[in-house]
Amino acid sequence: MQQTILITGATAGFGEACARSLAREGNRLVLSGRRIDRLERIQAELQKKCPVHILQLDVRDRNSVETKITSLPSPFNTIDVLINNAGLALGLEPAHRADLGEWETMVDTNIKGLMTVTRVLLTGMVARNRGHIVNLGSIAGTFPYPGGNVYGATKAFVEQFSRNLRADLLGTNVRVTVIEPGLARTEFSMVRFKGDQTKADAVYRGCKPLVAEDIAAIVSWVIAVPEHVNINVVEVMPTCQAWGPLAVHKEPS
Ligand code: NDP
Ligand code: 8X3
Repeated sequence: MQQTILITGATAGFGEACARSLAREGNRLVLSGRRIDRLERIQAELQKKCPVHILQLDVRDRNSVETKITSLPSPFNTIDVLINNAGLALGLEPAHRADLGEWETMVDTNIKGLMTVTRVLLTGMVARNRGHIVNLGSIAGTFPYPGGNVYGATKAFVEQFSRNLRADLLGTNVRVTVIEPGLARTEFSMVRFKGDQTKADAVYRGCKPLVAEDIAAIVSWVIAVPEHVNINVVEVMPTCQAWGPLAVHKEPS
């Protein structure tokens, strides 16, 4: 069945891979992100397969999100599925050396941006008694790691917000899913390390991380299950990743 699907952060990584797979499946797409050149390139490619509307959008700009999403042209204005994917990590410094501005950017994007897009689209979904919100959390929201400080905390928000949405939406047919990937090779580390290719490459060296297409396949699956089935949480890691022991600091004897 053709659905109208809005993806935030469709210009790279998971969002772009979702756009490609959902286009192959014959849906109608609204692709958003800040980089208009990339949106235009992806639209030119994918509109051979399905209808594609592009929306230059910074999810941190509440007014712009409200205005642009509520004035989408027909038939792109009835969103069945929202993929809340736009997000980023900045830096890997310990909290006492981290940049406060970078913390704010992560909160504004990963928490407030996701919250705004969700709120704007929820009204219509509930009125139609139909819809699905798919949020991109992270294993960083569950498992702490050094330097994960605010990034991990924003993803903990995404998980609990997703669960609380389910509680509020009980009695409607609006579904909510949070997908929590581990190590995945996208532009994520290039963004985290501000374009330092050497540092970004080191994150993935010697192992086989997830790729964006792995996450896109999971997104397609959670959307495709019958409407009476709600996948609440999907936690997924590459096989090469698992938990380590708790750390114990010991003074030299
Ligand atoms: P990428 O950096 O490859 O893609 C991030 C996307 O988010 C881009 O399309 C970017 O578009 C968009 N974006 C960033 N900031 C904004 C903004 N202010 N407004 C609108 N769009 C924005 O990263 P991933 O694909 O890896 O990440 C996607 C999501 O998955 C994120 O939420 C991330 O936290 C999460 N995640 C990633 C993991 C990984 O290891 N890769 C693991 C677990 C979760 P543009 O710059 O054009 O605006
Ligand atoms: C991205 C996964 O472990 O790099 O959310 O934080 S991790």
